[in-house]
Amino acid sequence: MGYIQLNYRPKETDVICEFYIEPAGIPLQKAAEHVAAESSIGTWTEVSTMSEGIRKKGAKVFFIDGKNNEVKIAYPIELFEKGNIPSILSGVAGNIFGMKVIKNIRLQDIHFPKSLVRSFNGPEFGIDGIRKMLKIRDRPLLGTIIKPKLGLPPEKHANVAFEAWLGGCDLVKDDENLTDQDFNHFKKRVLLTLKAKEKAEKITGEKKAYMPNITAETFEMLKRAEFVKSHGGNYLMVDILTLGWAALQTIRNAHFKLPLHAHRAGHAAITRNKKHGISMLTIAKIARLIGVDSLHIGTAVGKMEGPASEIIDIEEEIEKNLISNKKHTLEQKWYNLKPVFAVCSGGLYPALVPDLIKLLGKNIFIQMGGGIHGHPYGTKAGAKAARQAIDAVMQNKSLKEYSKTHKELRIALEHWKG
Ligand code: CAP
Ligand code: MG
Repeated sequence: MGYIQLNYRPKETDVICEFYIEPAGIPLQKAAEHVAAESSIGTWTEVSTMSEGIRKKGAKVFFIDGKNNEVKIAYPIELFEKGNIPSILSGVAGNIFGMKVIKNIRLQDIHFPKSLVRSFNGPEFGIDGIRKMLKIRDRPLLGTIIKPKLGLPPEKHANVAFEAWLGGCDLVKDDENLTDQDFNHFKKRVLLTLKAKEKAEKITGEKKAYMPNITAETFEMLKRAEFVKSHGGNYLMVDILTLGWAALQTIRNAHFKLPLHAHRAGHAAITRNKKHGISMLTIAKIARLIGVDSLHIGTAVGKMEGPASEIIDIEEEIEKNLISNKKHTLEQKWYNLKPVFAVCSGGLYPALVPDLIKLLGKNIFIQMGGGIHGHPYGTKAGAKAARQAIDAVMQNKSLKEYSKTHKELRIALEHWKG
């Protein structure tokens, strides 16, 4: 039995992958066959060691759309190790990207069966857990990234965070490339910024969160997580792509009982080319499976590339109780995996808030770096302006209207022309 089985109806227990495949000088069906073989049990030629029993375990190409270069492949669950993302991806997102018979290939989406979903922890907190922790019922959460990205000493870092919290930010995070540099050592930054958080909570009467970036070699990352936890921290931040999937599983499976904020620095190396690589939707599903609580997904209105339709799909997938793409045979719920907060960040400023909420709803983090610290009146006013923009939307008022009685917002709207 070959790999092409267009009348095959995938089993509930199969892993299903949706690919965009552009063959290199061979028919699409032939290319799909090579992909199915290479990503499951085969290689470039028949081998004497193959048996009928093993052949039955091969991947099955059950859908080919020649017009759109879409191919769907079902993989028997036995081909995979439960609980092991690196091994799963070494199969369905491994050698296939480099095969000569393929000009371009992109893993567009992946659907996991119940037994595989159950072998991962999923989010510890999810949307409800974070809302409960911060006592924020239904509005979007407001975050900032301390800027400049690098260079501030810990005292200044903590002070900028304090100003942002006073102005109305719920969350303050380190930037993706700030970890433990000589100009700003991790431990000192965490201690001073947590102190600033406590002070801001007392003054504002609001719960706040600080997300220190613990991205580092795995053992060191665990030590930094322990340090944050033992000093009263309430959130951890990790750069999931540069860390790697195994490290993300390590930090999640260590059960620090702190929400995990997933920055996706580097994702565009594999997600940006719409013909080759891995979709952000696939990345987001894997991150949720492993168990991040908040995940950068793009903004569609800010400075980073990413079509609105794709970003809306991702938001749907990580917020809702995931159901698979209706186009293919299996309707899979994700068996109560907690929903994940979509994080919108990148080139945002107050004038963009109404469109953002219209596009992505209220279960989002709205994060502004330059859009807060670049305010003419400074960080605190910048945070106020951003919070006022969110409050205006929550009260169904236009920003123009609201800015008549909120000067920080008015200044921001003038400074960054809508
Ligand atoms: C945003 C940011 C974020 C990126 C991430 C930056 O700062 O801190 O890391 O937006 O992009 O370093 O650029 P600004 P994404 O608010 O000043 O742009 O969320 O798309 O992964
Ligand atoms: Mg950043």
